[in-house]
Amino acid sequence: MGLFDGGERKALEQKMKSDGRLPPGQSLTLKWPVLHYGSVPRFDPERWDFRVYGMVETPVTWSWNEFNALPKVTRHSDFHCVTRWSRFDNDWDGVAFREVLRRVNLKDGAGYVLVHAEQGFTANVPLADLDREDVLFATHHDGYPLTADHGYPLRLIVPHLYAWKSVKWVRGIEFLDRDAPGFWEQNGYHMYGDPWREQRFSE
Ligand SMILES: Nc1nc2c(c(=O)[nH]1)N[C@H]1C(S)=C(S)[C@@H](COP(=O)(O)O)O[C@H]1N2
Ligand SMILES: [Mo]
Repeated sequence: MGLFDGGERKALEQKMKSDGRLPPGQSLTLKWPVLHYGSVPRFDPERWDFRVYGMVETPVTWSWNEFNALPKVTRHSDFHCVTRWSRFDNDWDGVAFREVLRRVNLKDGAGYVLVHAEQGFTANVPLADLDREDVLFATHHDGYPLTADHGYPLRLIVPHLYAWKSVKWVRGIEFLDRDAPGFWEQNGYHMYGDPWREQRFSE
């Protein structure tokens, strides 16, 4: 019942499958489940900041107003959770990862990123997987501001990896010279997380 039931859903799922948009072992959902570890943090615009640090020539810290003043883009993408649901055709508005990247000078050897969120949550992503046209720090979904439980005020969106890499309540990015496991990766999830290769858990 509910999430995974109904003729309309089944028909759409079949279409996504034949279009090659449904990764193996996934089901299509028309709803949008909420999934995270811990509690939903409160947003305080006075205290919120966004930090870019690690292997950069000059670390930066932006206030909420400064971050919001960066140019905005809209990106359209699908969303695949490791717990086997996929949500298609999401519109995300926000700041492109490349917009942020353009504003820092990386040190030689910076090839990985540890994404930091509220309450110490982290996720690791290779820089090459963030330095893509479709990766952004999103403030809006389908035209509306993110709700608190979907990551308000800001979340990362990395469409081509499992959604645990799409960090909610993001507060900064740390550039590293090697891959270091984030929160879910330390708890058995795959270091990379490609849904097309079903990289759900590490061996
Ligand atoms: N800060 C934070 N971001 C997180 C998580 C988390 O536990 N904490 N869980 C991830 C997981 S496992 C998924 S599937 C998606 C779910 O996003 P949604 O709740 O908006 O559907 O958020 C990801 N981002
Ligand atoms: Mo997930």
